[in-house]
Amino acid sequence: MVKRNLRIANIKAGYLFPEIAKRRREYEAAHPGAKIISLGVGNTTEPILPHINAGLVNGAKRLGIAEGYVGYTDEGFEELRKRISDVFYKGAFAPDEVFISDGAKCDIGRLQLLFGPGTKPVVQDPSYPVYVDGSVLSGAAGCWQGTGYKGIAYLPCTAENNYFPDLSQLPRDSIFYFCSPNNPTGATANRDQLTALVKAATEKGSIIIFDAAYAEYIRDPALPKSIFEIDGARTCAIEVNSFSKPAGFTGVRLGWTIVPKELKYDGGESVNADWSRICGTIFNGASNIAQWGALASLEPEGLAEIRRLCDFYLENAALIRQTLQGLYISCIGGDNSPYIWAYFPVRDSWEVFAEILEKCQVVTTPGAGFGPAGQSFIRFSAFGHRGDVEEACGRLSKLK
Ligand code: PL4
Repeated sequence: MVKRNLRIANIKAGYLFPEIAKRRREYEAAHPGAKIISLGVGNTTEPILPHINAGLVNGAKRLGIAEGYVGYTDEGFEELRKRISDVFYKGAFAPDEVFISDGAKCDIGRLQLLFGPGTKPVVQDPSYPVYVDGSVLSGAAGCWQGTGYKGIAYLPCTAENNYFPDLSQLPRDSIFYFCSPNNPTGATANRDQLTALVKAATEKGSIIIFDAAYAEYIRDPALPKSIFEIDGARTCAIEVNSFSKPAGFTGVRLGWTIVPKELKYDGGESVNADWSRICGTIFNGASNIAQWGALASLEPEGLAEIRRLCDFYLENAALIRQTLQGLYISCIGGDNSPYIWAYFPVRDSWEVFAEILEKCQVVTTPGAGFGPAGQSFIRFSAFGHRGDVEEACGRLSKLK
């Protein structure tokens, strides 16, 4: 008989989001006819706006004519790689430092192949579960040990430290998954904090994997949208990003990863060259239709649509946040991010999740699913139709 991969045995049963979907189905089965509203998973709900959608449609049409047809695109259209560099990084990266992907999550999984056994994964606690679960699957972390996985360093991000970790605790020679604007807390690191992060990573010989999937939700012009706005980041950071949340491409699937040529391993070898090798070997490029859509999104009309779509979800976020504050529930986020992180002192997150589902028929995400420091918190997602969000906010008053 074939043996099971023990790394899968090491991972806790049930990835967070399917687990929430399962509990929702169980509730629906027990309460037929209940009109449940989801403020749970961060899944976009609004149609793709016209200019960007025309890019997708025209892309599909091009594939039907001889002059327009394109097959494999490997690391992505050169034009798109250049446009991403120009629009988001002031042209600071050459096209061969910009790798087009089928989404940030997929690249976060594949990036773990870059690093040797024994390289310590570090996460903000709480964090997007893929960093931790992916580390277990890749063998960089071991089995579950009560409050966390063996081998992972969890750096708490709590109200006490203003949701920014104590960088003196960053282990040497580690891989630090850092997300800003943060999922789930919604906290967005400022320039001084990111400068300290780059300094700490450089001093400790560590690499930052900076997840900027929500960068287009930043409205405060003083807050950096990229780790590469910080001097010194090119020698210690990789950035993953995505068209999912700014352009509504959650189902279209397109993202990118920046791997600067200056980034080196301890032996001086190029991380960029290895990433190119990995992508060439186990990834066959993103959809070319999606790439034409992305090109349209980076034209002036497309960028205006990105702004409009993010503004819409930020208005939802403001409604949710005001509602929670009106109920005297302490919360952060929702200003430069689509997530609101609400505190229910002393309570168990899954219990609060069940209570909100029972009393309000609103699905949320229990903070404990994002790590030990998420216990007693609930994440509210601002992705939803306006009418549903307003209805959910009305129902939340039952939590009084
Ligand atoms: C549910 C910090 C959502 N099934 O769409 P991608 O792959 O380009 O980006 C995914 C992603 C990357 N980085 C961060 C994210 O928060 C997300 C999406 N997270 C959420 O509710 O936390 C969707 C989750 C999806 C999943 O598992 O990713």
